[in-house]
Amino acid sequence: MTGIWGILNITPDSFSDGGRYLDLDIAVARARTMRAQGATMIDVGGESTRPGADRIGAAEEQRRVLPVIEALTAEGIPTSIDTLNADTAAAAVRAGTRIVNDVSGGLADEHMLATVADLDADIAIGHWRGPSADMYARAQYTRIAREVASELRDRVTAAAVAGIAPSRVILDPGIGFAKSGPQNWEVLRGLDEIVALGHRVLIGTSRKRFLADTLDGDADQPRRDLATAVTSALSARAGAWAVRVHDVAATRDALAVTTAWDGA
Ligand code: PMM
Repeated sequence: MTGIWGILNITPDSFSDGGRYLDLDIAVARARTMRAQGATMIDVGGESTRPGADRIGAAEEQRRVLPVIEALTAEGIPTSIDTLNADTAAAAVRAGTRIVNDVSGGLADEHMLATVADLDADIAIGHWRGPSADMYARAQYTRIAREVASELRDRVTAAAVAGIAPSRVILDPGIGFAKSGPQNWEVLRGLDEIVALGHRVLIGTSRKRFLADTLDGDADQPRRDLATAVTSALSARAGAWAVRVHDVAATRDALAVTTAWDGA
């Protein structure tokens, strides 16, 4: 059964900017809800990777995520850390996180791969061609699914050279990262190229712009969540090991339907 990673973004625009403990309580409650809805992992992030987003410092990032990870670990709720920073990855693993989710696949921080190699953690390697501020300028491909697979294979090699066992690597084609709307669909359509690399595959389409563009330009959140459930179910059928979503319940139901279909 395909796993569901529930997204927990601890960023000022996602939570109340009241007191720190209020933020912590809200974040932990949100994680508990997603866990009860069927999330197999809570993906905790303290820095937005949205196009054009400003980078924050590692200290501020850790101030946001570490208390949440500690609280969830104490409750036995498994977490991953969505970060580009090696220091944050190491601190999160020390606080109990099991998987480092680096959308840059170790390219944003030259210390990331060596740091993860020294930790008891898996790593999700995303396909990435550069910082979000100018990533669309890098969206030049001829056969995109094949090129994404080949660039991911290079990152697996870099991870192995750094000392990370291949069995520890999860691959993510990085939907929306240096890819236009039509290119995202091509990657999803060609997912078998990435599944064929033999690693666990993670897919994150949740609420991304290409879904809204496919609907009618500015579909609201419920419509994006429905579209996400569909792309997540189709990703599961194409061999995804897990999907990363905001609306866990909708995707859980969509996965249950495809499982019933396939099991009939
Ligand atoms: N997308 C975002 C953030 N983190 N991690 C993985 N592994 N895959 C993704 O596609 C991904 C990610 C950006 O989305 P958000 O701003 O909604 O978190």
